[in-house]
Amino acid sequence: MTERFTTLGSDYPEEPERTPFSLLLSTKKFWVKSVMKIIKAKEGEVFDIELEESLLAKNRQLAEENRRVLDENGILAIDVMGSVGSGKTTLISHIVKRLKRKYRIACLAGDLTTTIDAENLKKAGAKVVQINTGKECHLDANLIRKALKELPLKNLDLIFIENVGNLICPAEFPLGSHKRVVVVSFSEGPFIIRKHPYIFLNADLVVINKKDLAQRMNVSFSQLQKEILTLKPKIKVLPTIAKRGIGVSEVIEGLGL
Ligand SMILES: Nc1nc2c(ncn2[C@@H]2O[C@H](COP(=O)(O)OP(=O)(O)OP(=O)(O)O)[C@@H](O)[C@H]2O)c(=O)[nH]1
Ligand SMILES: [Mg+2]
Repeated sequence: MTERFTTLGSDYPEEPERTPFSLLLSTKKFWVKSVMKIIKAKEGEVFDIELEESLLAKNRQLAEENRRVLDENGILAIDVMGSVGSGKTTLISHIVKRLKRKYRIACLAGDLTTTIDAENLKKAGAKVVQINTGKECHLDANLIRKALKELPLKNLDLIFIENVGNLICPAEFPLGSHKRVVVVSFSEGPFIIRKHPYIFLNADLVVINKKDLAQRMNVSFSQLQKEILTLKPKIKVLPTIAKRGIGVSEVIEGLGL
């Protein structure tokens, strides 16, 4: 039987591999920590802006390469971003179960250290590559490039990438996917969109999950939808109860699958 489950970065918590890209990332972390000092020094400030820009530019370049590899192999890739615990894995699992006879599906499961989501996605019927980011709060195009090398690309039609649960960092790091979905949930309260607007700007579809908790949380779908549409008019916003598979067909349709 072929190996269906691979872990990238499984050596964590030991020191992760020091690629030029990860070195750049750790430099970025240094920048974040030392931003107060650098603002005082004009020269350093300019240096930092250049560093940040080159990091994002390198990521964009790798994302374009990933897209080329995906296109060459006729694969559609969907980046599923969203808050911690909003229901990303639950939703992807339901989609995989419904579509696995129509498409050959793989999932890249982004997580800091565990393989919990990867195990669930594998159970749903997808080939899975686990990507452990260690301390990083988002996936990046370099990690996706490495993960794609672990998959039999010629034998796949569809890849779901579950990003690390976070509404801030993933927005800045395109991965080369064709579509980006954001999953938030009613349990996060009424201000979740207003507080985290940027992630919605690059999204193609927004799922508001855990509708079963809407009343208890005193959150209205139409209010959240209105706020998302203000940020990005015409974007599709769909309510789901992923745990029970409710609204999953609409998400599949919304993704054109
Ligand atoms: N009430 C309710 N709970 C849900 C729903 N969908 C998922 N959950 C639960 O929410 C919890 C988190 O779900 P996951 O699918 O693991 O969420 P996630 O976004 O993948 O979480 P991270 O990967 O840790 O960020 C689990 O206990 C799910 O059973 C839903 O529609 N309603
Ligand atoms: Mg998950």
